[in-house]
Amino acid sequence: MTLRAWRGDITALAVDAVVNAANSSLLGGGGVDGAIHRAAGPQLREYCSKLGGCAVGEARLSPGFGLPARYIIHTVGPIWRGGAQGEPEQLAACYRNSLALAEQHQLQSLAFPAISCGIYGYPLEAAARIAVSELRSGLGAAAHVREVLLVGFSAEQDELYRRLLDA
Ligand code: AR6
Repeated sequence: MTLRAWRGDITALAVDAVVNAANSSLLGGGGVDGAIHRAAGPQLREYCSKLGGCAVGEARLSPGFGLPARYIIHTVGPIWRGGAQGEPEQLAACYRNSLALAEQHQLQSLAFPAISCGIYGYPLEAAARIAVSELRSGLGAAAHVREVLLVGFSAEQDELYRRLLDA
């Protein structure tokens, strides 16, 4: 099992599943969600409209449609409200439930964006620490998932992941 940092556009990755930082409607939005919907094409919105939404911390699977990735795991991160409103637990649940869904579908490779770290305002380092610790503990018990990429879109995000993964 490997957990590593990768810098770039998540929509370019030919992994089994890319994770989308969605909103609870699952109908698309800005940021990485917008990029994934644009690259996957209109069939994605059509498919997601039948999923009935997704609560914060939960995860749903769709095909990748026009993406090089076979599947998309949509998860909904918490909106940062200062950190005392359950945000760390909700963010940890996003990573845990996305990994569990990948395991259920016997997927081997995944890529995660920095869930909640854009429009939802979660502080980068606190979020990255949660991502690394949840994935490290989850991957120890995973039977199928072999490789997980933590995708940094900015140099700052990428360097942060590399530092935490080296520690
Ligand atoms: N590839 C990889 N990472 C990206 C990409 C990309 N193409 N584009 C942005 N990022 P955000 P959130 C990074 O705002 O904070 C949407 O409207 C970005 O730099 O996409 O969870 C949804 O519909 C940041 O580090 O997601 C929700 O309403 C990270 O992805 C809301 O935004 C997440 O930023 C979710 O907000």
